[in-house]
Amino acid sequence: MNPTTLDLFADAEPVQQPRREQIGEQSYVLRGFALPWLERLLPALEAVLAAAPFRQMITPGGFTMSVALSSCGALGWTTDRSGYRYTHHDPQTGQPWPDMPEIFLQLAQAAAQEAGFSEFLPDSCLINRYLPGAKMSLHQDKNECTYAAPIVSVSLGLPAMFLFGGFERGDKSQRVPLLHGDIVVWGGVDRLRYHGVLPIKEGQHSLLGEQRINFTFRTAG
Ligand SMILES: O=C(O)CCC(=O)C(=O)O
Repeated sequence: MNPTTLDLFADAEPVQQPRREQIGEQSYVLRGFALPWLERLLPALEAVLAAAPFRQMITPGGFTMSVALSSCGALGWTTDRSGYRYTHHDPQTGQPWPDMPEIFLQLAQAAAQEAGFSEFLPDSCLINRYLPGAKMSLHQDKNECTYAAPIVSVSLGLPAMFLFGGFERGDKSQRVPLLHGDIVVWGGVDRLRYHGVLPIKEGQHSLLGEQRINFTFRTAG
């Protein structure tokens, strides 16, 4: 072994190459993809949440969601007794949803590109906060006006077990463990796959504490 090479790299940080795992014909997990963006992502997230704080919404069936939500972008996702829909205004503040921060858009586009979807132009980012015990039941994302664009889903904080199913609710789901910084992208022939999240386990994340934050980028309008 060449001693000069050893000296040169002795103090270097180990470089972790993001890994791309295929979970469907047009679906990928991009391991650690968001990590290099966090320094710019988290302050932008804080600013969005100051304008549109997390809140627990009611489903049309009258249940309170265990996950707390917020949104940014031209359209935000809402649910209440009258149904699921996208709105231009935050029903809690009466104000337009906060603009989508440029850094959010750049990350979403870079991840979509990495998964084979160029020219992704999301107009909505739904932000989910899971405390331990919170979960998301199997569902399809189908309130969007077009299914031509993919869904880009960023995981931060506590780990989660993501369920990635088929096209019927009863189809068998894959269990995909997601860690801080991972991004899942699904689109094309996989766009309407059922997906969900098992209850989050108790834990402490060094940066985000006792919670998991997820962003999903969509082209809704
Ligand atoms: O939290 C996740 O990983 C998935 C979120 C999700 O399915 C959704 O927002 O529709």
